[in-house]
Amino acid sequence: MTILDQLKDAVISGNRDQARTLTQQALSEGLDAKMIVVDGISAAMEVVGEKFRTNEFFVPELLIAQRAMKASLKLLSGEAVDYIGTVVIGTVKGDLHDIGKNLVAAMLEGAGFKVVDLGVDVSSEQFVQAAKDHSAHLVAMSALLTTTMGSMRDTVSALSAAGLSTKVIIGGAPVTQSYAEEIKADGYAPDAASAVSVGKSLLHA
Ligand code: B1M
Repeated sequence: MTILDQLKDAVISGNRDQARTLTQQALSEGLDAKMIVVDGISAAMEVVGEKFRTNEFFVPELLIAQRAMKASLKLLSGEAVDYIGTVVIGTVKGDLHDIGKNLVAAMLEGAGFKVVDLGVDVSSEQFVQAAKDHSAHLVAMSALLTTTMGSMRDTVSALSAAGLSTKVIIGGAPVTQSYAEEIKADGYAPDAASAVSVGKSLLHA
């Protein structure tokens, strides 16, 4: 079993210490950071996402895998990684729910995106400013309340008014594909794993 296979297994099983040790070992053996992200961490998070989708994993397993992934990514920060794109993510204005948003952010990060996480209660102005500041390819918004979903529409309008062509992906329990179409968001994902595939497809749209 290669070291990246071992790293992949450590992340899937949420073994943070092992993920850290194996990442360190991979770096000292001269493997480049991009290879570690793509063949180790990202490959692991794809499996984790699939297990979550098929109800083999639940939120706790997802969270410990995310924790192991973060420990590994932390060792790689500062290493030269060719990100596949930059995404600005946040939970919309008035909404403080962040568990799902954090999972989406972690999955996107594991898949090789540079993630700029604006946190919760993020206004359209903040999304627009961050999209400009980071030359973002994607703006990703999460909402868990029916009362805050309208803020997604405001942000889509604000991005367009600012002349930005940044693609927008939305999600969260009350959000639907038809709502995404209604507010002219470019993509909708029902869960964190799908957010990665939709996000990747929007990069090439
Ligand atoms: Co609140 N809450 N909550 N809450 N809360 C819900 C959402 C609710 C459905 C509970 C209920 O009434 N049955 C209800 C909303 C009703 C509605 O509007 N439809 C509700 C309410 C009403 C409220 C308050 C108003 C309660 C009050 O104070 N009266 C209040 C609002 C505060 C605010 O935001 N301003 C409130 C507060 C809270 C807590 C702070 C206590 C806590 C949040 C803690 C936190 O996030 N740090 C909380 C929680 C935990 C919940 C429930 C129980 C769980 C949400 C969760 O984390 N699920 C929730 C009821 C429920 O869902 N059973 C509820 C797990 C998470 C992994 O799933 O976030 O859906 P989820 O994310 C999924 C997908 O949706 C998707 O991927 C994720 C993973 O697969 N996804 C995306 C999410 N974002 C995405 C973005 C994407 C793509 C996919 O692209 C960008």
